[in-house]
Amino acid sequence: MNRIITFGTYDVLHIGHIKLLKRAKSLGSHLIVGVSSDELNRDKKGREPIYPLKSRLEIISSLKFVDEVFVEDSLDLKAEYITSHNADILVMGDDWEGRFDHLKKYCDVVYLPRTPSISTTEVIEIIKEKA
Ligand code: C2G
Repeated sequence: MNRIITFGTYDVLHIGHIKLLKRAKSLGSHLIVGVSSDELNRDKKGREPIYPLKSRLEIISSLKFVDEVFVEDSLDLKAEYITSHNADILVMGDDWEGRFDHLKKYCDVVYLPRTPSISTTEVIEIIKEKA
């Protein structure tokens, strides 16, 4: 059965993350998650994650439908990550639509619809307002 790989910061875990990971797992039998390092998150999002890498790795690996986690150090190492993990399908939310099509020579590439109106940034804003 298919080995699925996906990537993300997965900071302040929310339902959009859970729905993406569950749908990714439903496409195969083994789900591997590349969790972005704190430095990569700083490069991608221009801020420190709320939860440090160690916590984000433990949270994601504790999900029953996640089989394996590793540290994603760069957005440009996907071909290496895909081949070293023998992944058959790369799954990402469709905010990345088209961005990984060049990897189709290594594995299938599937973009899934994002869950609307939830993001780590929005959760942070809500907490700031309510606190
Ligand atoms: N996601 C989603 N719905 C949301 C929010 C996020 O489906 N409401 C998906 C994203 O599309 C992504 C995954 O959940 O596939 C993780 O989201 P982030 O932690 O924001 O990851 P991102 O910053 O997009 O990092 O190498 C790729 C990057 O590391 C992806």
